[in-house]
Amino acid sequence: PEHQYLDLLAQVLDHGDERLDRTGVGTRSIFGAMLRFDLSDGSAPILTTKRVYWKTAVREMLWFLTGGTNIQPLLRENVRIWSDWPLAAYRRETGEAISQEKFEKRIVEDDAFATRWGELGPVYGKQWRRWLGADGREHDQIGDLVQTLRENPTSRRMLFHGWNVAELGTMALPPCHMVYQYHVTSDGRLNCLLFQRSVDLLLGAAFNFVGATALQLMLAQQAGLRPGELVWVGGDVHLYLNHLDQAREQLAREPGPFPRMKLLRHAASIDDYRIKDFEVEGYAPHAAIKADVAV
Ligand code: THF
Repeated sequence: PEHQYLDLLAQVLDHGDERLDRTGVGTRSIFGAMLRFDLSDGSAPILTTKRVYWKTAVREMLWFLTGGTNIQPLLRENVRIWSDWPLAAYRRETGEAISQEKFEKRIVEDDAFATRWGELGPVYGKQWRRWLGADGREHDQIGDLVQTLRENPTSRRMLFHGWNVAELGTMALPPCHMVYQYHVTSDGRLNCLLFQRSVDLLLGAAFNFVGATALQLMLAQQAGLRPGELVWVGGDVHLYLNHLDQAREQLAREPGPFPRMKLLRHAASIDDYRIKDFEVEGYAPHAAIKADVAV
């Protein structure tokens, strides 16, 4: 199963079109790709050819579900993957050459500072839980989805969307994993199709697979279904030019079997999951691979 990902990685590395991108780092990219992961036997697409910090990815997903858009709760759980964007804004606007460590410490300890500088704007959590309609009413796309999964599982409208056109301008970053559509089979399996418009194939993708899987397990449990397939579709699938050596290193490694992810408890609602409810068994990855994230 991991071979699908590795084949895509090799294709982008060998045949990707090289361009300068928004971040100034430069990428090799291909346009349009699909990966299919079968979750029905309990397995989860947590890559084995490098260590993936799956708890960080699940914590990020749980944070999205809270509707939050401030990095303070993430940092309080030592999740640092969203710090770069507020940090860059702080340095740009104050001219202060603060270290990442010091910046994160202030966000954690100083609520007023966090309110002023830890905010990402109306990103994922806001759009998923509190999409603001023209009439001033907020829409809970996740709550509505759970209800439809329970009451009308043959619906072809079971999806939620992050691309709120009117609010793109005030987001620290427009959503990358953008649309999640769900589908229920006649034998009670929940499938997900995730469309991701922009894919950092070395760093981000591994996290996005885990987040989507965790969400699929939670939604399935809430709707009394079993997990089915995760179909992942990428738009601009790219490798940053400072990730090429890491990609070669990863491709030289032999993948093992995917581990299993399960929920240890039946949560009362989609808002009631905690990190300790998730267990991963049989994860024996190769060593972590260090890479800098492009901001
Ligand atoms: N921007 C870019 N350029 N790439 C992304 O993957 C990305 N995201 C989120 C928003 N913008 C993005 C941020 N997600 C890591 C992982 C996910 C991120 C950002 C960074 C990362 O550095 N992972 C390391 C270390 C993990 C850790 O320290 O816990 C890794 O080795 O996996 C994609 O949604």
